[in-house]
Amino acid sequence: MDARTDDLDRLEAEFQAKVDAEQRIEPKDWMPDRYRQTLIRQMSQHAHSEVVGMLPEGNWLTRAPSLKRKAILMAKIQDEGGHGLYLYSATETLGISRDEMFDQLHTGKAKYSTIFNYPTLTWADVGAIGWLVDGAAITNQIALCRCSYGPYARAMIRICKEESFHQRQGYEIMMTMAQGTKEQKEMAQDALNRWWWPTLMMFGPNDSNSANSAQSMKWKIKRQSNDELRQKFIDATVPQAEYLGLKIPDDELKWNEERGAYDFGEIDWDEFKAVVSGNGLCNRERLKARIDAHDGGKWVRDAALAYAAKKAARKAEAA
Ligand code: BYC
Repeated sequence: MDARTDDLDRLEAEFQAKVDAEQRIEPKDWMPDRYRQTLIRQMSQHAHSEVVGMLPEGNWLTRAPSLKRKAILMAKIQDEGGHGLYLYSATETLGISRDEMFDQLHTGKAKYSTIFNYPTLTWADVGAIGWLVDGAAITNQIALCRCSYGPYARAMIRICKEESFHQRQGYEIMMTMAQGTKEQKEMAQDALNRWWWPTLMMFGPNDSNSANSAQSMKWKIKRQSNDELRQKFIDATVPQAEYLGLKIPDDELKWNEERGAYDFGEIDWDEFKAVVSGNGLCNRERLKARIDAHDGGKWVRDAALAYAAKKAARKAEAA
């Protein structure tokens, strides 16, 4: 073994000891390249999910049923955009530029959550997204608040606070509809029927098929596995559906006394794979909307750069 390999082994051992001792890793600390790459992958995908996630709800902004609902929805969507921005900033601390991340999204190299490739057909879908999608996101993100990488963990703390408001506003929409007219209740049930299974897919493949989990758990990027988080979400959400008087679309859903948890049916992993690989109902539409928005914003970026250059030139002249 040469001296360089020895040094690398020592650095990796020190890094792992720090992680094991629950010390946070900060941007300037030494870290294994694979740790950096894993974080860039997960955090940038997370950022993209927040930003693409604005689109399905944005579809209902012009058709919200009242001014109050519209103002609340607008605030929620702006929060999601803000989450994307914190996460892009946090990811930049790992040495990747925002332009590179956008490029990865626009060329299809980087993923974003499968959930945002489903259409929002009725107003009840806005309620279902807040209740289920934000609910699933919080379940996952609470665990990420203890992620070993400091900037990611800190971004998550703030994001979770906002997501918990989002979840409640979604549940309140569902409650209003479930207690409304027969048609409104049917609309709420239909939204639950369509969003339930895709929400469960948000947690990723089963642990036995999760390529990244074991290493991410060892590095304490992930604190709980995909299956553990999915189960946690189901156990918390079933009583919420019962309270609404709605039925979860899973005939195999049943409380298991022995496990102290709900048993549930098999997820359609073929559907998951199709959506991940770009063949969901809205993949093309979502990506096109992001690319168009980026291209459409070019003049703003150019103007900001020209203004900054002019300001710098004036400052240099005055000095
Ligand atoms: N969708 O080895 P695995 C929000 C990929 S937005 C797409 O288990 P990992 C909101 C996975 O990337 C919040 N891809 O991976 C916004 C991997 O592929 P690559 C979104 C998925 O990373 C607006 C492969 O499958 N939350 O709240 O250990 C409005 C194998 O998986 C998915 C986050 O982004 C999926 N569902 O675990 C409303 C959370 N699942 O990258 C709400 C942050 C898996 O190797 N991310 N894949 O090519 C995570 O916690 C983890 O990345 C995951 C996956 C649990 C998702």
